[in-house]
Amino acid sequence: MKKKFLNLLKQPITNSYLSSINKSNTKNEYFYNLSVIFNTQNFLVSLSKPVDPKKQYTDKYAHRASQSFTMRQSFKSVANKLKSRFRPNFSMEIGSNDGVFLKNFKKNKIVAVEPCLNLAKITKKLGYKTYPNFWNRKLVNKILKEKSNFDLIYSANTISHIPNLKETFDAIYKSLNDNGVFVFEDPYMGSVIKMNSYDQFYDEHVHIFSLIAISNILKKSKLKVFDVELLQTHGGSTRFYVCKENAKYSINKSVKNLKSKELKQGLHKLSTYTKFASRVKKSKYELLELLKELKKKSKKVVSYGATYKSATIFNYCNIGNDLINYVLDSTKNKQGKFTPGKHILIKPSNNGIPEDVDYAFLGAWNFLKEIKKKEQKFLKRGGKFITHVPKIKIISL
Ligand code: DWN
Repeated sequence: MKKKFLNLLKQPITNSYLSSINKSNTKNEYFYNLSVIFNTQNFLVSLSKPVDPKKQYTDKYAHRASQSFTMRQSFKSVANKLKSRFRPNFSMEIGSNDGVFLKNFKKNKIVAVEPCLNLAKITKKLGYKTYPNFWNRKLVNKILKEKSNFDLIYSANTISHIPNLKETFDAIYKSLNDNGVFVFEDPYMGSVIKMNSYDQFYDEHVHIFSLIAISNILKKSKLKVFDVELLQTHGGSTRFYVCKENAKYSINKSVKNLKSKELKQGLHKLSTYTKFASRVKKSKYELLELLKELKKKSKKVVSYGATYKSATIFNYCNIGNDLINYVLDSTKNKQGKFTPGKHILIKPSNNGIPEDVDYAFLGAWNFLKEIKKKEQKFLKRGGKFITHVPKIKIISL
């Protein structure tokens, strides 16, 4: 049975950064109701009504995975780790974005799948065979006609974006060699509960995975998890190592350990999610109280990182220009545009937080360490960060 436990109200498509604010732009902005459900049978947490992927993954896709030092390092290190552990002869990446993972492989040793045409162009230009398509049964048939089966398939922050998991994993099964390995990483439900990071729910995050849920789903496609890692990236992610049921890999201790941790955390119980939903309401109330108080004191507050996640916060809490002056971001193609739904101007963050800013709300809270390092000047002159994870608090030097 599917049980609705969280209602994050009317939300825009997070990738829809507006280039100007005028009547026709705002009139055409697409909104949908964002609510989240728990499947009591397989324990999967998903959005109740996913948005049409064709509206989301367009030729104007804004996010660049290579924007942060943290992620460049993380992709380099996972690429090296996978190459030395599995010695793949032929690999594939699903959702290759701007090629930050791909670049660590020789051009004839890997192919890419990327439905956003502006991104697919980047990796094509770099010399990598790139399929500018959505990952599905039809594409797999095409790839297998042209190429061979794969020893390694990697995917970061993509599988959780696909509504139809059965088709997705059946297609993975079909494309793997008998002892091939599928490694994928996505935000982790255990971390969302622990960090109260409700902003991980937005149109693109159709599912947030736990090990217990993913194991149940993979079984239906004759696949199994044989190893799992908890990662710091994106505020807490899981990296699942998957193979065919009859492949040579034996199941690592990590799988049993994480399963029992999840049962202790209650990721299989509806009550865990309803309690989480109450904490989300409290977080909204406290954030609004704080921002209103700062406004009363005439403090200048901006937001740091025009993240997709922060679209959920601003729209759910009804935070606009009245409470946040502008948003800073280092991504060139977001700069000069306006945030989805609440239409707050995005300015470049490249020269650091301007002198007259008192507080910066952390839209990119998942990069706190990197941002703190960059913004020492801001902190030293008394500037403060605001975060909502795991609860509303102010961070100073
Ligand atoms: O899954 C997804 C994740 C991986 O990326 C997507 N569906 C979309 C996107 O979500 P996000 O926007 O929440 O991701 P990030 O990686 O948390 O975004 C960080 C943003 O902050 C980027 O726009 C870059 C910006 N930034 C900055 O301006 N200065 C980041 C750092 C570290 C900085 O120092």
